[in-house]
Amino acid sequence: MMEDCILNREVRVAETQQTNGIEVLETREWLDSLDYVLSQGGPERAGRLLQQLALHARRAAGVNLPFTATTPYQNTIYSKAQPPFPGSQEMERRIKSLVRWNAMAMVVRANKIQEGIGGHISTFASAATLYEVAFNHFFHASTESGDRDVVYFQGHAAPGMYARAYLEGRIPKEKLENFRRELKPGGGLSSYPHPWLMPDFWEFPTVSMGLGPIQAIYHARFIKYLENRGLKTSTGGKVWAFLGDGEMDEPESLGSITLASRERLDNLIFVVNCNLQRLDGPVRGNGKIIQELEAIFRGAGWNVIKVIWGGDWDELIQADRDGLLLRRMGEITDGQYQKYFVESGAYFRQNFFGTDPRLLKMVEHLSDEQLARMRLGGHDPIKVHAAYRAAVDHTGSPTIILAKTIKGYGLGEAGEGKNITHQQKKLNDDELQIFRSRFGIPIPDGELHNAPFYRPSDDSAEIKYMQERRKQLGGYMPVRKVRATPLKPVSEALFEEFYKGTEGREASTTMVFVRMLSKLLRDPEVGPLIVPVVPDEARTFGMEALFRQVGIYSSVGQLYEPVDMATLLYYKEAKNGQILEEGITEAGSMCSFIAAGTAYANHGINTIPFFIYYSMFGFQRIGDLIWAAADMRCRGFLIGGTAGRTTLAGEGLQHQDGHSHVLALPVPNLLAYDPAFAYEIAIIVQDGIKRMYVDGESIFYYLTVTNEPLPMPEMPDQPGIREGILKGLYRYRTSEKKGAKLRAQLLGSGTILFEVLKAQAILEKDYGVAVDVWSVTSYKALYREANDCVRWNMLHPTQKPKVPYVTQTLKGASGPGPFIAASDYMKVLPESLAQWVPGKLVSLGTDGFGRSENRASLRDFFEVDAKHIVLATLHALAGEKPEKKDGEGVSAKLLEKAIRDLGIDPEKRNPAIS
Ligand SMILES: Cc1ncc(C[n+]2csc(CCOP(=O)(O)OP(=O)(O)O)c2C)c(N)n1
Ligand SMILES: [Mg+2]
Repeated sequence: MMEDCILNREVRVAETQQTNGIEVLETREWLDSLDYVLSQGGPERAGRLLQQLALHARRAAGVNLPFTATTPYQNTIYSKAQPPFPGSQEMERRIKSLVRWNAMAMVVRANKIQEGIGGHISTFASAATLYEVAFNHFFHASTESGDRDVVYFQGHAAPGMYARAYLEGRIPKEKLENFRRELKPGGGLSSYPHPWLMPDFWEFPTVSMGLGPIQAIYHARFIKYLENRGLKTSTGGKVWAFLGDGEMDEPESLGSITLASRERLDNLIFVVNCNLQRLDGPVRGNGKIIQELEAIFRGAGWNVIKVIWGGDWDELIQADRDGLLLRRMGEITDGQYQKYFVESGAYFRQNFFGTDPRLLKMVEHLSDEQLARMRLGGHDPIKVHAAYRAAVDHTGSPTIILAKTIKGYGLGEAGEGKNITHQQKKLNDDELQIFRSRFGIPIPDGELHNAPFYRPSDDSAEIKYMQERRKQLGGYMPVRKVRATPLKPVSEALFEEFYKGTEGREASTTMVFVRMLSKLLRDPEVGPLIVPVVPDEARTFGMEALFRQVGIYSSVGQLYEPVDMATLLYYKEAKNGQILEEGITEAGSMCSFIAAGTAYANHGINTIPFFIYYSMFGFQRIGDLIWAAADMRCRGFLIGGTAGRTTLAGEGLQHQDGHSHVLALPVPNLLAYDPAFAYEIAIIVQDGIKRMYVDGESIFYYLTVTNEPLPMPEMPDQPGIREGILKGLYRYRTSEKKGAKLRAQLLGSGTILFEVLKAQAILEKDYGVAVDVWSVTSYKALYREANDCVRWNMLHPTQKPKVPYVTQTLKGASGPGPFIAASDYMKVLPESLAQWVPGKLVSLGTDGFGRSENRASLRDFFEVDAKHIVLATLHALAGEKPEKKDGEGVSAKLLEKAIRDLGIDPEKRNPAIS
């Protein structure tokens, strides 16, 4: 209907510009006819007729109507089509005022007590109506079928959510006092939504802008995936994402919106709070953010609902028969609209309406004061309610609501609409008084100075009303809880073949992993819960057999005959397909990983994601999403494939990863492993599933796997090997060389362990050095544990000091001698352990830019191949045992000869800076 009226008006606007009398007459006739069709056949009939007219004009004479992705600058929902408001507007206004006050007081008080502690008043102030209407009428904590809505709250609006929870009696006043003071006795409230810090309250960390919207999209899609695969039976829940208009600048905010429309995610609703401002100033001072977003989202196939003007404008808009007002509304830029927010009614009249006497006439019955108070759509509960109702009822595509608001609404001189408002954290006594009076909070002047919190008694009408509303909607929100029950451990038998090795056959650790995944997928218990996620890299990792085995998820099945249908491993898409083939988006894939890895809490389903990707495009590309996953207590396995700077041959600088294990260090609850052998992977994955899904630990895993085919050995039969693999270090081979005068300990990880084994042979055979070889599966685990011991010792000086695992284990070396550690990652990894290694530590690693070459040349270049390990060992021995008169020890001469014999060019470039 709206579209029809818009067209009608647009034509009338055009009509005012016509000079030719016949044209005017002709246009009138057409418009009258259209009005007749509208009155007789209704808006849909009129719409069809207009489409037919356009088609006819194109066919008959090639008339192409100009394309426009936007509609005029007015509300999408026609005022007469608004549903009645289902609650008490007055009561809800009073409740909203209480929430507003406490949200503001929380920030003001926190900054009075602790200068500079920060917080945001203006964001929630502008969004209060958007939230309150949803809390009172839309957010379902549980639906009829037992499903629920999930809500991504805008991070900076957190004070509003705390204030509401306080009024609901869920957060005590003492905690509000400790907003942003989480270490205070009794605890406090985290600045923004952080499930790690408030695991019973927040579900989604949204404050790193752009991560909320992209996650919401993939979450909504994952819900459909769960339903299509029969893992989730409850239905009807919506995913709501509350976003800032400035936040929409982030590439992540817009980057996946076509997935949402392609997948017809009508369970997804974006609400963008268009307060026209970001942190520094206007979002689009010289344009209109609402129009820009409308065009983008309409173009992408979303249902767009604009909520621009409040009810105060309805009458004027209806009286705008010739479309003058509409045209004027469309002319003004956001920067100028923002100016109206801070200016007087007289300025508004003169600047906005004053351009045309007919416009001035339209508002002559309104005083300047009334004009200044004309409400915007996002502050009008009836408009907001109508938009939400339409969004919830809409089917077939996702919806975005673009609601126009004023940043810092209610702050008046203290910041309303001003460029500084985002940073406003303090209100003086006068400003507090004005805010108090504007929202009718019963706090006397004398008590205002400290901005006290205010909560009416439990039996007050306001509290009773809000409690009743939440009861009707199934409970409080936000609430985070673990809804799944623990899994049973995966059968040991599933992993046994990997303990045996490959009996001399060559296999890469990627192949090993894929075989393990394929076995896990076949397991009757755990199989259906596995969620393989790939960003268009399955063939790279040899995973194509899984296409056929479990199918690729597609919400519509397979509507075409795949070109490789006749082959065994054809590209099979299916409605109940299990693989999430995300295409070339590591960010999107990571969001699917997160949705699957948090379903144990969000949906009570223990899905176990395995995200298999090019390790180079993980931490350094989507590190912030990995950080968010950690915050969310996400479970699952990140599998960095084609890893290792020198193990990935040919690909060069932008592909060769020699630092993801360094980038994995900062993530507190992430366990990172660089395994060398099949049995190590088996032990790690088996234990990981147990720790995450049986024991319920809030951890997740990063494993690098490589594509170098190598013979996988059998797991040595030695006590404690399992524990060693998991703790990060065990002795793989003990020297059988008896009576050697020189001894050394070699540490290797990943594929470089094979170079270490070659070096051991050379050292023993050619240089008479007895060498033990150790497999280091996780430098991160060793570093953490050692740190923990040191810290404990410092804090408990009178107790028996703890000895770090790495020290204890390496002390068991078969003799003294230096420790030489080599890996395909940066030298800093082994070096991080230097102080706990019982001897001199020399680290070899792959610092520097990669380049296209074969493995042997790369390892020579980066100095991590067997010959460089040999040289580093001899050099370390020379330092420890310089040659004595009796000829024992290692001389400089010997080193020089070794360099020659090993074929090392002493003048070669330093790879770290080449
Ligand atoms: C990735 C990222 N970059 C920068 C920031 C810092 N920041 C916090 S709020 C803000 C402005 C937000 O503007 P908008 O999205 O319009 O939200 P509003 O407060 O206006 O509702 C910025 C830049 C952030 N939180 N995340
Ligand atoms: Mg904004």
